Amino acid sequence: MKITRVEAFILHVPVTGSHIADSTHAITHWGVVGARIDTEEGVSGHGFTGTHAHLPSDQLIARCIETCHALLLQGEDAGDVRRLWLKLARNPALQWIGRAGITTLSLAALDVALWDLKAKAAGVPLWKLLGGQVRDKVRAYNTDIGWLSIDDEALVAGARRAVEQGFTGIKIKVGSTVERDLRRLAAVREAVGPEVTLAVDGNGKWDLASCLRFCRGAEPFDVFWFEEPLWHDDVKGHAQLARATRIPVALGEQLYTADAFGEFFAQQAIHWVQPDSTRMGGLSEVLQVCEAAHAFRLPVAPHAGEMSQVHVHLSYAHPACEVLEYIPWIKDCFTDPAEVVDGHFRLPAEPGAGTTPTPQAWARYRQATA
Ligand code: 0YR
Ligand code: MG
Repeated sequence: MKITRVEAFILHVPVTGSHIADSTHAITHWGVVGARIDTEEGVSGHGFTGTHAHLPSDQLIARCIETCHALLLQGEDAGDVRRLWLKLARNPALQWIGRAGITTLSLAALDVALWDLKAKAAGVPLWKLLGGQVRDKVRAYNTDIGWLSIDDEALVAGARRAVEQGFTGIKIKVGSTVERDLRRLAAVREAVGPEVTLAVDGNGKWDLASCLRFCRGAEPFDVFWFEEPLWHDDVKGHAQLARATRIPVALGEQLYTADAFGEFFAQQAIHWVQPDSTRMGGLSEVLQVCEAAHAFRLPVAPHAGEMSQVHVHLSYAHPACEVLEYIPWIKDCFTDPAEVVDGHFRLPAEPGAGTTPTPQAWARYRQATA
C-alpha cells in the first residue's frame, strides 16, 4: 500500500454541558487534531491526537504533520508501521526541536492512522491485528460525572446516576483544597456504596505535603487510585508518596515517552499505568509501555485522551489492560463509537481503529488547519 497523500484536520467538539474544569484546566471544547493518510489502493487511515482546542496551537500540530512528517511518508509502504514509526520518531532533523510535545502529538496521529489503515486493509477491527481478544469485557469507569466545576449536590446526583446506568467505577477530580475534596469524596462514597470502585484525579496540582494530608483523610473511603497526585515529571515525589500511603498511585497521561515510564517503573513510583496513544508516539509506543508494565506485573488503565477509540481495541487485546476511562465528548464523531453498555465497552466490529470521522462531525466541527 503506497502512501500518496497525508492531510491534517482539526475538529473542535463541545464538552458535556457548557464547560468542565479539573485542577489545572477549564475548557469548553475538545480538540481532535488528526491526519488522514491515503494510499494508491484507495484505502485511507485516520488517526488523531487530543488537545484543549486552542486553534493556534492545533494549527502548529497540523503544520508539523503536513511538513515535518508527511514528506518522510510519501511513497512509503503504509504496512511497515514499526519501521515508519522509527523513521519519524528518530528523525535527526527534529531531535533538538522536540523530543516531546508537538512533534510527538503529530507522530501519535500518524502512527494511529497507519494502524487504522493496516486493520482496514486486512478487513478486521484493530483488536484482531493486535493479537485478538484476551477478555470478554472491558470495564469502563466514568470520569465525566466528577469535574471540579460540578457542585457537591450535582456531583453526588451524577455519581448515583452513573451507577444506576451500570457503571461499576467512577472517578472524581481533586486538587482544589484538601478539605473540599475530602468532603466530596466522603459524600460520593456514601452515595454509591462500598462496591463501586472510586478513584480520584489531582491532575498534577498539589505538592507532596498536600498529597500526604489528603491521603491520610482519604484512606477510610477505599480509594481505588490517586491519579497524577504530583507534578508529572516528579519521579522521586511519586516514589515517596507511593511508600507513604496505602492508596495506589496512578499516572501516565502526561508522559510522552516510554523512557519516562521506565523511570517510574525503576523507582517503584507507580501502581497503575496510564499511557495515552494521543500523547505518546501513538499506539506503537503505548504497546511498548503495556509490555513493560506487564513484565513488572503492573496493571494498565489507558487514559481517555483520545476518548477511548483506539484504547478500546487495545484493552480488548492486551492482557495488562484492566479498566478503561470513559469520557463521552467525542465518541459520536466516529463511525464506530466507543460505546458503553452495562458498564462495559462494546467490542468494536468495524474494520480499522474506530478513528474514521462521520460526515456529520466533519460538517459541524471542522476548523481551518492554517
Ligand atoms: C481536561 N483524565 C483526565 C481533561 C482528563 C482531563 O484536561 O481532559 O482532566 O483527560 O485527567 O484522566
Ligand atoms: Mg487524569
